[in-house]
Amino acid sequence: MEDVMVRRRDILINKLELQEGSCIILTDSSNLLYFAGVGVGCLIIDCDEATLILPKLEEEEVKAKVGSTLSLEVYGPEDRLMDRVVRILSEVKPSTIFFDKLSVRDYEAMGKITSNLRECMDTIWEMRMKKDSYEMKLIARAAEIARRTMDKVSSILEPGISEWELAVEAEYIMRKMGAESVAFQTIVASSSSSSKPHAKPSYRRIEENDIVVIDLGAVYESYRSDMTRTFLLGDFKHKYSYLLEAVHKAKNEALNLLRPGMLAREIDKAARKILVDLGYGEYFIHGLGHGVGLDIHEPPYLSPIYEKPIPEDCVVTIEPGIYIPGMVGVRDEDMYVVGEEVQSLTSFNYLE
Ligand SMILES: [Mn+2]
Repeated sequence: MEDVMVRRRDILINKLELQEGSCIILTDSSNLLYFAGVGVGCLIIDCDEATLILPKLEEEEVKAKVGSTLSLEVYGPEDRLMDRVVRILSEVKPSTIFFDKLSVRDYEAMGKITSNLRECMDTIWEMRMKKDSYEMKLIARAAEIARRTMDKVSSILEPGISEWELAVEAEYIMRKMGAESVAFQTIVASSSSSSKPHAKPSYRRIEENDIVVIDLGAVYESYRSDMTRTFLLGDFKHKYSYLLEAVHKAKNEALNLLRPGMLAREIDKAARKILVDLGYGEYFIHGLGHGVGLDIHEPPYLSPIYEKPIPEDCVVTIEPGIYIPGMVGVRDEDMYVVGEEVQSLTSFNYLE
């Protein structure tokens, strides 16, 4: 595992054409997980070595994980992480500092060391978008937990249970299956709440004739999953099935186009056109999908404003929805590996 991190850091150094006397500093916890193997502290990479600055309280655990490929520099409670980093860099005086994310305060402090401050998230995303086989396994496991949880939750979904209880059950089931946490706050949105894509679960109890949107995801070994199902109960099965059919049609259109090299926005456009043609254009109020990995929403974004093609070996969601304010909403979301073939990680036959 340590070798993987060393290789990733070397690739980043090469891609940025890092010169002797310059450095890269990483502070985002997902970037730290990707390049250091742990999600804490601040990583300083130069041409010769990588040093992780971290609080003393993390030392023992981090040491065991990162081995000997990283130098560690710890600080006690009297210091602050980025103050420490700024002091170290003030001594080294790098000619260029590449960074992922900095607060304005830290950016200004770095600006006193060099005027060559260069944000490098695009380059990092080029790397992080393409998942290796080990990452794929972890994402597939996170997706498997989500898929099996959705299956179990659908079996306890009946009139009388509240949105809150369903969300808590879902989170408990995921944790019991080995999820280290939930990938985001579980969404359970029934009745007219279903028209809000990010509705918070309420104490409302599910009724005999109802609609329930459930959106959940797990974290497994730091990698995330994301899936959504819309359940129609009682008479609503007939009343609103046309909305679900519409999103399924849009989803299939997207799947027909989903492949490496395809412009992400063209896939969004094609799926959106299906919903526009059916008269629901104004009710599809978000992008078609997004990448998933160490972050729950990451590039590539299948949206009208994302200009890049879909890279090979990425993992994306496809999640068309229709949201009619104050009335009803539906969404259907699965995760896909985009390799030579497109493979679903979450599909199961939930309509009996
Ligand atoms: Mn999603």
